[in-house]
Order: sequence, then structure tokens, then C-alpha cells
Amino acid sequence: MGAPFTSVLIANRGEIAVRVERACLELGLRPVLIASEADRAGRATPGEGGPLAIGPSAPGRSYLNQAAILLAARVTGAEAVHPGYGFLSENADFAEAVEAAGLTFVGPPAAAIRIMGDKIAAKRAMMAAGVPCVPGPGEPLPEDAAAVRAIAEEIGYPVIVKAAGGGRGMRVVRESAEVADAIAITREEARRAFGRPELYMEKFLEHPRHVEFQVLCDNHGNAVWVGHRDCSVQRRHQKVVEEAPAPGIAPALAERIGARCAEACRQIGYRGVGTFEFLYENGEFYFIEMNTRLQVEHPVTEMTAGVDLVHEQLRAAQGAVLETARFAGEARGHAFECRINAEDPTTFVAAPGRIAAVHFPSGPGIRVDTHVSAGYRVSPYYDSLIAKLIVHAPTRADAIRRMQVALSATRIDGIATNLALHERIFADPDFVRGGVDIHHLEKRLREEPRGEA
Ligand code: MV4
Repeated sequence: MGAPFTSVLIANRGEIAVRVERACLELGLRPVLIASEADRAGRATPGEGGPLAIGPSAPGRSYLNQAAILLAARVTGAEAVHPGYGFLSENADFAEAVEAAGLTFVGPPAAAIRIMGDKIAAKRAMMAAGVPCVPGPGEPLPEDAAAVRAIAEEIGYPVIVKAAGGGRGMRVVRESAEVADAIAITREEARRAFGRPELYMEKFLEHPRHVEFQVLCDNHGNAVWVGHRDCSVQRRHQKVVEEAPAPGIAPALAERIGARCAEACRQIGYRGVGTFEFLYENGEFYFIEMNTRLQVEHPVTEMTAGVDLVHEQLRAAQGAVLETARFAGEARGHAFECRINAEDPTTFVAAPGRIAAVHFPSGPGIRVDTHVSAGYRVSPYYDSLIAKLIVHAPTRADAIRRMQVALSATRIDGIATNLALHERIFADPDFVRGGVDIHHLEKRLREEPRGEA
């Protein structure tokens, strides 16, 4: 139920480990950092000391090794575990194991993680709480192809077949003749990827935006929504740029959706931070999934809502009562985040290597969340995110100019990065106008593969 811990093991790496470490120090909590062999060797100034060695470079033997992490907490006397994002952050068994070891998991109860990990159960919970969902039953598809075709007719083509186990392995079906093959193939993929064959079906939305709502909850039945973000600028399910608030959303509609999200949290006994993912099309929101972790793009909400989401996460885990009144009011100004990756600018393949020199911008309304400095070695073992460049300004137009200037002042030598891609995005008239859909970036990359236009 939350306990007043004084030390936190940070079960993660990279920029988010630095971000959480800083929040712990600010709250007077003792952070305990861990690092794999690659991360210990990759530091700009390696040597004695540094984070606790947790295991070999392969994630399965370090940041995903539950026994090693629990042992690290025991030997260092850490009383809580913050999972960051990725790795074990949405693993209900890990959350349970942490609590069973007498430690506090900085995150929601394992039961809430488990519900949201099952996309069908999540959808059913949201339907029950009055959160608008994509049309389609919150039920597993039957085995029988004729029965599935009947469901598809009821929804109306095009439909999409998804796996209960997770976001990948979806298939769009445009006519009844395609149904039988689509479910057979998707079921096989689901069995292989998740060990779970359950599928479900929804209306396929052709040109949605990806808009998400941030919520914040305590252990005492208090829940608030603290803003929305647009994450439509993505390539192959990897977000590239995010912004808050999502542009062009009517405040009354946002208030209605946000209130439903908060109510859903109360109904499922949620705690800490969470994200409700929606597709937004033709002025309507459709819930698709809930993420039960802190997200990479949390800074854009922090800047515009004036809230420190990691502080709030830690306070909620300690059992503090959420000061709901502090979160009233609309977003202040506008924020963008560029994910700066070490990657080949033409192939998008990760490009690890040693950073020879680096310069990040600073100044009013500029924030850089990073773990790198000159001499740092970007490892091939982990994701290629090396920094998040975040800007905040009074208006969206001001924030765009601030990001353009900040990008032009950023230097990263020695490795390939996607900085030029960000400059292209912030020079794109459709992006500058606001409200591009989830296909925008991939469409541009097909039209202008090398950015010559
Ligand atoms: C959809 C959709 C269109 N219609 N569902 C992709 C990842 C998974 N978490 C949900 N996804 C989608 N679900 C319906 N009913 C389109 C996508 C989708 C997508 C969603 C958000 C951000 C980027 C995306 C890229 C391709 C497809």
C-alpha cells in the first residue's frame, strides 16, 4: 500500500536512470544505480566506483535479470525499486516479486499491470468505465471463420485483427474473403510472440492521430489527468517527435476524455503515473491501450502541466495523498521533444560508437535529458536513444522556432545521428501547421527519401 522508503534502486539505464536519480536526490532519497558491463565500460570516465555491476551486457543477463536486481536491492539496502521505462517496467510478475521481497515497487499494483498487459481485458475495463473505445467487441475472436466474418460485418470493413498479448502482429482486413487467412496468420504470430493465441477485432481507422492522456493517482482513490500529448510523428512504431498539448483538441472534449481516464483509474485501483493511448480521428477519441509506466515523452507534459511526474510517482509509492488541486487548469504554453538517436540517417539502423565531442543548447525553455558526454560509448546492446531535446515556449509557433534554433545549436561528433531528420520535420509545412496523422513521417520519407526536397 505504499511505505515511506528512503532509498530507491533504479532498475534501468541511460537517460531515464539519470532522470530518476535526479528526482530521488531532490526528494532526499538515496538512489542506487546499476549498470551492465557495456554500460560500465561505456562511461566517459570509466574506472573505480560508479554504478553497481549488475551483469553482462545482454539485457537478459542484466536489466531483465529479476533475481540479480532483487539481490542488488538487498545488498545495497534499497527499499524501493523504480523500473523506468522498457525492461521490467510493465512486468506484473516483477512488480509482484519486488513487493514479495518486502520492497516497494514504484508503479501501479501488479494486478493493474496485468489487466493492461491483456489488450482485451484493458479494453473491457475501459468500456466499463465509460472511456470511448474503437468500435468492436472487447471479447476474444471465436475460432470459427464464419463467426468471425459475422463480427467483421457488424463492425463494417475495414477492420483490424490484433493480438491480446500486445501491440505488434496486427493485420488489416478489407473484405470478407481475407478474414480466414488473416486470423490464421495473426493467431500463429501471436502464439509465437506472446505464447497466447487470443485475438480481437476493431474498426480500422485509416488516418488517425496518436494522442495520449497522462494520469496521476495515489493510493487513496485520488486520480487526476494532467494533460494530453500528440505522438503521431513516428516511424515503424518508434516515436520521433512528441508535443504537448496535442494541437487542435477542443478543451471541453479533452476535459470529458481526461475525466473518464481518471475515473477508470479509480475503478481499477490504479497508483502512480499512467498513459491512456487514443486514436483521434474526425474529432473523436478512441481508446486503444494503456501504458502502466513512465513514458519516454513524459517531459512535454511536465513542461506544460508544471508537474514533476517522477516526484509524483515516488510520492504516490510512499503513500502520500495526491494534492489534486495543484493540477487544475489548462496547459501552460507548448512543448516539443525530439528523440535524438545514434542511427544511420538513411537506413535508420542503430549506429553505436564513441562520441568524440558533444554540445547541447541551453537557455530559457530548453531542457536536455541525457546520459551522454564527450567520450561516451554508445553500446550496440540497447536502444539508440542518446538524448531528448525538449523545448517549452508560450505558443506552439514560438516553441517550433525555439526547437529549430536549439537543433541548429546541437553538435554530436563521432557517431551518426538523426539530427538532420529533426531539422527536416521542423521545416515541414504540414508539421508546422499541426495535427499530422500517424502516417505523415513515413509518407514524407517515401516521397523524399534523402530529404532533398
Ligand atoms: C490501430 C490503428 C488503426 N485502427 N487500431 C499500432 C500499434 C498498436 N499499439 C496500435 N496500433 C494501431 N492500432 C485501429 N483500430 C493503427 C495503429 C497504428 C499506429 C497507432 C499509433 C501510433 C502509430 C501507429 C502506426 C501504425 C498503426
